[in-house]
Amino acid sequence: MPNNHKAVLVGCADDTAGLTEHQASLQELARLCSSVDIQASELVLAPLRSPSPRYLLGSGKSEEIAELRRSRELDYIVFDKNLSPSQQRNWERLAECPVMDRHEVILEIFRRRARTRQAQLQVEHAELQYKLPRLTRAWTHLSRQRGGRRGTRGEGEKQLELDRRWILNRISRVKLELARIDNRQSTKRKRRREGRLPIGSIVGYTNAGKSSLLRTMTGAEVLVADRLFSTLDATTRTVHPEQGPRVLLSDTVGFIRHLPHSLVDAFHSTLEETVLADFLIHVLDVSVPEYLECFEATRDTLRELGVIEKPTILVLNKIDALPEEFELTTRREKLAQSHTGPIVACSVLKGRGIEHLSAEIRDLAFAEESKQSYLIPIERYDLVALLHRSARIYHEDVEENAYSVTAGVPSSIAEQLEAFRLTK
Ligand SMILES: Nc1nc2c(ncn2[C@@H]2O[C@H](COP(=O)(O)OP(=O)(O)OP(=O)(O)O)[C@@H](O)[C@H]2O)c(=O)[nH]1
Ligand SMILES: [Mg+2]
Repeated sequence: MPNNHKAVLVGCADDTAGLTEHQASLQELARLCSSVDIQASELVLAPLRSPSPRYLLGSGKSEEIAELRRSRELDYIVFDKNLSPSQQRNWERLAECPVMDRHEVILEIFRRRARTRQAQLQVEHAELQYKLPRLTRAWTHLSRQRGGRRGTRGEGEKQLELDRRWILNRISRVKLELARIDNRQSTKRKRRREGRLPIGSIVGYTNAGKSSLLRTMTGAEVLVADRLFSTLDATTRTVHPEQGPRVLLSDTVGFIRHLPHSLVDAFHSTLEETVLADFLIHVLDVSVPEYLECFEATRDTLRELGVIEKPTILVLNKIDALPEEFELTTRREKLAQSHTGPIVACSVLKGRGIEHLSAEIRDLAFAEESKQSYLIPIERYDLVALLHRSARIYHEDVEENAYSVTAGVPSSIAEQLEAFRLTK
């Protein structure tokens, strides 16, 4: 396990983004590295006009970086762009040290943070997929032992084939166990849907304050920490009555720019909460200069999950940490160009804006509700309970042999109550 190793971090300034964005991404890579005890001793932003298949960068620049690594006696080279397996191999030969990319660092963070069996298996799945085409690397994954492959060429090839088969075998087993867990969870999810409470999924960039929001609104004891990827599983809770309407909110894994596809795939089941949700709450840390990139990176992942069209409330969080108050107006206007739904400015930490958010959640979750009055016989208490669970109660009274209830009823339960409706 690397412990306070040092690295040179390499960003590639191609024309997919502006210079400041590449710099911000490289700074973020430094943060990712520090999460796995790798200190960013040198940051290099290399211009990339025409990618070279051998090293991604041109050979002159590559030599220069390898030399920098040697002269400063650093342990690793870490790329902000993802390297192909052969580029990674070429680099390791050139630089004579382990060479990683953003993908591998993110995988390692996920591996260290995974607590539940499901998260562990999901990460393992993504890791094995990463490893499969990289079996001939001179240095293995961060967390594993180092060392080149020994033996004659013939033996090496045989070993390679065995390793390959072992990995494929392991992938099938992991998939099988994940399917079992997924089965159990979908039963639970189904039961929840039968309760017919609207479900909102909290999504957003990592460290934006998603778990903090779940805590504030539902009292769930979820982990809140100032680091990347604290949350790797999904937690769903009912909103506290004093904090807002009767809806379920779920908090899940955060996103980041260039989130490896294999991780999105592997976390499919955890992200299922988002896919099945009735609406989304997109939490954005609006206090950082790169708020727009974070916003877009989250939208990219939502697009990948096929949920970009869901009704979404955009929460501009951490307004207490904004450099200037007026920045909020500017940033809000910029975001409003891409986000057409409601926007709420909040400081979850200071409890500001939560009431406004509750009102927006109520409007969105019960958008299709209609206000109705019912007279329900005493023996149909189950329907009264259903109203309590799933509707907004405006007024209720117990009469001789019946409950009289006026409530905002979502269309999903209206039919079951139709026979007892008073206002036709
Ligand atoms: N200044 C400020 N900090 C906040 C606010 N809301 C959350 N934070 C802090 O931001 C950090 C991240 O909060 P989390 O709630 O763990 O963020 P998350 O989005 O769940 O992050 P991951 O699970 O790691 O993706 C913590 O240190 C919080 O205390 C806020 O309104 N203002
Ligand atoms: Mg979290």
